[in-house]
Amino acid sequence: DCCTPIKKLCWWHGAGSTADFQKIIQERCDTYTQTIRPGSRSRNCQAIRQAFMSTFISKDPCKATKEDYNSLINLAPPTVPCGQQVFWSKTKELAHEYVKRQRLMTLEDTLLGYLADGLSWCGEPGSSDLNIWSCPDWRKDCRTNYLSVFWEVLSERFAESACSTVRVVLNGSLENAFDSMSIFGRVEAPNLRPQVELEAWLVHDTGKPPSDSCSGSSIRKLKSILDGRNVKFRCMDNLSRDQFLQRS
Ligand code: C8R
Repeated sequence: DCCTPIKKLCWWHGAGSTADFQKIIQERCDTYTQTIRPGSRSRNCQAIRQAFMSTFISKDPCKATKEDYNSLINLAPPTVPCGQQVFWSKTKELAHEYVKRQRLMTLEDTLLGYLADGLSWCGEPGSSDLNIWSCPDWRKDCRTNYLSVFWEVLSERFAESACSTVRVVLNGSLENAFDSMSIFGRVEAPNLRPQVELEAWLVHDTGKPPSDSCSGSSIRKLKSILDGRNVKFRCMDNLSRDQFLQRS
């Protein structure tokens, strides 16, 4: 039983809530709205922090629903200007390096993505505190945990808002650069709108041969998902990390 009470708290298999979660959310929100995107319409960080807390506090940490996050996401929808959107899968650090050098944006460059990046959070029924000891793990405890559902809904909204040409940075050092079980594969690719054009970049570790290419079976699978939605597709492969960052 994954819910043996220890100190009256359930013991899950994932990391507990990040220490000072509320303080970090408030501070990141202030930094984002005042320094990173001061041009964006003024947002009430206290209201955003409170809306974030009320999505999961006092609730069963395995019963998160998309609806729990609607009001929070509506306060700060994850939209970016047309043609500047970048998705990634198993290439987080590289994708962030890439967008820094261009006028492009990942989900972590939107307010909610920036607030939540790298944090962990969950509550428990009958308590107004965060569980700092443990939170449910996607594989070992439950898929409908608050962290997983957050990234799924936010990513879904991010993909739905895509327009014109968007890019995805994929890991060409993996045997399957496209993973249909990843958030990019399950949530983002299937939610792109018709007429959007997706450019995939397969980037492998510098100094090693690539392990997957645009003609491999994983990319063919991605292409078939996009064909079904009338999304145009272009694919570039055989780029080392250095070549990719220099050319871009
Ligand atoms: N996206 C998903 N997950 C994100 C994330 C994000 O922006 N930011 C963080 N920190 N995470 P992966 P993927 C966390 O397997 O599944 C969006 C979550 O805990 O390498 O294909 C983004 O727009 C999540 O479980 O990638 C991007 O395009 C892992 O990191 C895809 O979805 C996901 O790591 C990436 O999701």
